[in-house]
Amino acid sequence: MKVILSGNEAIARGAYEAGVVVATAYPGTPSTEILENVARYEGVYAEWSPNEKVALEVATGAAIGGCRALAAMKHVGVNVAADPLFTVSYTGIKGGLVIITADDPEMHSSQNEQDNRNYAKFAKVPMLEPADSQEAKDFIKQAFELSERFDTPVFVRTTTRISHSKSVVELSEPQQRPPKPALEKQPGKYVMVPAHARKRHPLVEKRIKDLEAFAEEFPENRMEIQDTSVGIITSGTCYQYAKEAFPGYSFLKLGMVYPLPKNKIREFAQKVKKLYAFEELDPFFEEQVKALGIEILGKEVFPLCGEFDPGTAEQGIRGLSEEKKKDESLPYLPPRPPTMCPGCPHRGLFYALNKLKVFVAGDIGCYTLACLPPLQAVDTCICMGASIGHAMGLDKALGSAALGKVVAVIGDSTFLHSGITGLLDVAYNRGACTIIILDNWTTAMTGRQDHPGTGMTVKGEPTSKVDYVKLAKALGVKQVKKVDPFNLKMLQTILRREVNRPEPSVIISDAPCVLFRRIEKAGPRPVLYVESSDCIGCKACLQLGCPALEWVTLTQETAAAQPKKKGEAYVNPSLCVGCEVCSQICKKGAIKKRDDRS
Ligand SMILES: Cc1ncc(C[n+]2csc(CCOP(=O)(O)OP(=O)(O)O)c2C)c(N)n1
Repeated sequence: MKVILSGNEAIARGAYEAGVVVATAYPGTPSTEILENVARYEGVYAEWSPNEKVALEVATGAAIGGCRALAAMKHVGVNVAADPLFTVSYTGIKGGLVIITADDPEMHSSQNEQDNRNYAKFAKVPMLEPADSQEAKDFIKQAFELSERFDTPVFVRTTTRISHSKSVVELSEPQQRPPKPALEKQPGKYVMVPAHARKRHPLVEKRIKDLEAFAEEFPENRMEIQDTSVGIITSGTCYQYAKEAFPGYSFLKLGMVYPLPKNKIREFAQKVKKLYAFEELDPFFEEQVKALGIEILGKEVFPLCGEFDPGTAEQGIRGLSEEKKKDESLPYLPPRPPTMCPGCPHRGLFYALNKLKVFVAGDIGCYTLACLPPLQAVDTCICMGASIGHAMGLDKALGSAALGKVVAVIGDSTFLHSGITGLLDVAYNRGACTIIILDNWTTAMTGRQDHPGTGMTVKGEPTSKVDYVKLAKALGVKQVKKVDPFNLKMLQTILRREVNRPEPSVIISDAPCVLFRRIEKAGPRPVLYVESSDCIGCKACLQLGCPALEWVTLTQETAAAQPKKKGEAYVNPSLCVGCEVCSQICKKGAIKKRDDRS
């Protein structure tokens, strides 16, 4: 049967067809839908792990037990999982172990655009890269086979366009599961004390040589010889772009991007007059081809940063100007900067922090959007879990000058991912930091995934639920409070007091993500409206940056009646969810519940 699947759906299907037994992930765009889809298949154990390191460790355990296992993550997730990764490369596995790295050129939803092909080389792990959904499915199966044949974890790399675009996929029946898993003690292979690891390293080097030989024969490293005036070495979505721009040129399409088939590359180079490496981000192929003594054009003509498209190929190869590259037929779309939803529980908190004028060590999640005007209340954001360490460092560097001036803000999912150890540090090393955990009961930014604080697994089964108050206290923090972020007055009072406390303090902002109410129809609250005669046009409410609040200039008629006013606030009823934070800010009481209107 043929169906249309996104790359992520196809990866999930491929894992299922390959007989995967354990699948793990931590959400992160563009990888998230892989686990969501794999979890729907019967007979597959799937979990949202607390972070990517745990995800890889759980998958590795399953693979050591002889099962096929998959761990999926976004590119920066591999940084978190890098510690086990480099040593699993030494131990190898028993059942196949496949690691998905979903890279994000152009940073559609990421804090950097690192090229994770480098991880394959660095960790000495082979990497496949599909160019459409059919390949995404097929390559997963091949990756499991490679993993078992060469006793190695195998990377499958996607980029956003492969993960999220849809194409036709031919489905197959799922494979028979491998023989019953078993516990087999092999300390020389799995206990990486130096004496054992020293023996494993040469095996890893030999494995890479064997994989290089395999790459020469691997049919997915495919030469397409046509017009030989130009030859293009490429992979993944870049293959599609270059093929669209130059369907007649010759291609070496690499399905395995590490290790490279050196002889095939030499052969291809001899067949064509001019050779290009067409690859997003780093000159990964280009440098390796140059190291073979082959002349190749790459980053001299193609960009090092951002995403490519067919125009990038045309521009680099034909030398078209930037002007010509632009497609004039595309309609103009007004920019829509990301923003927190109307009714988001984070908004009031950042309003209060803005008024407090503190330095906010921030983290990653929906709440990072509070860095934008008008809230402008996030001052650092580097990686998940970093906020608490940043606040601690500032506290220790500035000493008493930091008291009352620094807070850390971290989402619930992010706190459980990698914030707990930071908090442990603050408690243990006696930091005078205030840490605000934004518990909106979900991982909102990536699409509302469950985590250990939600009491629900990825399969929708009820489970244990972290109690943040007890956890913070167990870590050694004495001052722990829960607040309702929709009660601005209370919030401001508690914040002021806690920020000035010369000891570790945790505030838990406890209110569900507004999408719970919208999607699950928990019952609407009455929307608000502005009583025109009460609004003095002071714009105080607009400092919240709520998309439901607009500014309207007065009509001639209304201006005549209220000469001191230039305009007034307006609540867009199709966006307002009635959180009432704006009505608490309005000193004139002009923002009212629609029910109040007689
Ligand atoms: C290492 C790593 N993994 C995953 C991500 C993707 N990601 C960014 S923020 C985030 C979690 C956001 O959830 P939470 O902290 O609960 O904040 P919310 O969005 O709900 O406000 C995730 C999964 C990332 N940026 N880095």
